Amino acid sequence: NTKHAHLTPTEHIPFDTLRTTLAHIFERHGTSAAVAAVLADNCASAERDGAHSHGVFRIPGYLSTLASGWVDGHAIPRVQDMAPGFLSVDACNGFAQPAYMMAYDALVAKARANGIALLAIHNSHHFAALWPDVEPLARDGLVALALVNSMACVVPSGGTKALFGTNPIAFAAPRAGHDPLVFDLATSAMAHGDVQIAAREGRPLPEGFGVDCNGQPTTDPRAVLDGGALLPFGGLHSSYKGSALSMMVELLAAALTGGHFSFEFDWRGHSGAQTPHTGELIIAIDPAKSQGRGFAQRCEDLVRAMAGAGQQRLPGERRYRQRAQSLREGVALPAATWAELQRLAQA
Ligand code: NDP
Ligand code: PYC
Repeated sequence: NTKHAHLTPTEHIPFDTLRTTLAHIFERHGTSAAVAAVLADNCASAERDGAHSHGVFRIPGYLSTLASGWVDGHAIPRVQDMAPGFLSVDACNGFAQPAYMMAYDALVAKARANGIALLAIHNSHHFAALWPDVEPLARDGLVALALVNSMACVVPSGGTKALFGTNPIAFAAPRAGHDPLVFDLATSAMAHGDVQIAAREGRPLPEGFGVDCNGQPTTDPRAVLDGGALLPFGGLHSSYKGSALSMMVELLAAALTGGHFSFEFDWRGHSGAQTPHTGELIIAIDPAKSQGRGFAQRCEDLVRAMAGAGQQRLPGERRYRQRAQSLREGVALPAATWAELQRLAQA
């Protein structure tokens, strides 16, 4: 899979070493130690799992954003208990993940008490993969759904200008005797991070993924990044499906939480800012309230049936495989990238 291939991996870094180095980088470039620990774990985990578009590739974007004053790296989130099944967190212009961590235990307790609970985060910045926000809930026995909106770079179906974000949806469910079943997908034809990587590597995009600044179809990633836009996923004839899901993400991650829509925030006064200032919704469901341990077994039944129907691999399977390899051999990084990370950790 070339999308996830590394450029000449030449160093294998123990996961803990990578995570500690990233924490030093965040702390030295404008976050509290607590925020640094959460972001470093998230970013190192993405790299470990081969989720390269949201691994160490994101470090320059985090640092330029912190330097621009667009995000508060020292924010202390405020958690509010709104109702038996509803928590709200004001991230106070900080990152979404520390806000989530602060409310995680309360979300799990509410889901177990009520059968379902949701966590609405607003005034937050999410610059990462979404699966780390759902996988732990499934490991705690819950079914989880997370949605986050990003920045206006996707044209709604049939439209002419960018309005939606790349707006991922992540889902996780416990499986009997196996790692949770997880998917995490952008509702755009491609994640913006992957467009940036294609541009950096000089690779064209597939047909039907993007338009240029004149709204004309293009396979040039630079044209998409320089005033162009992505299309919702679903291909030429079914992009209305991705568009409807993206619309739902805007409503649930922004309107419901009190966050900005992807088209609403204005970062032009903060040169170097890259993190979307939006919202995130996480829903946790306790399957024990209906099927008890039976749900995880039913999940197994479905997985077996999918394999029987010929599905070659499960979503999340590539990540788990890469995770096991990285934990065995170290996280593969180009030597120059690792040297630069070490330099930033001292800078
Ligand atoms: P992909 O298209 O790479 O993968 C989407 C999902 O499909 C994954 O769960 C993947 O599993 C699974 N999958 C891929 N190929 C197959 C296959 N052949 N058979 C079965 N399952 C498959 O992800 P995207 O490019 O859409 O998104 C990349 C990342 O970007 C995500 O982590 C997303 O959260 C992040 N993102 C973050 C945003 C933000 O605002 N914070 C905005 C947009 C995207 P596997 O992981 O095992 O490959
Ligand atoms: O890859 O589309 C993306 C993205 C947006 C914000 C963070 N990642």
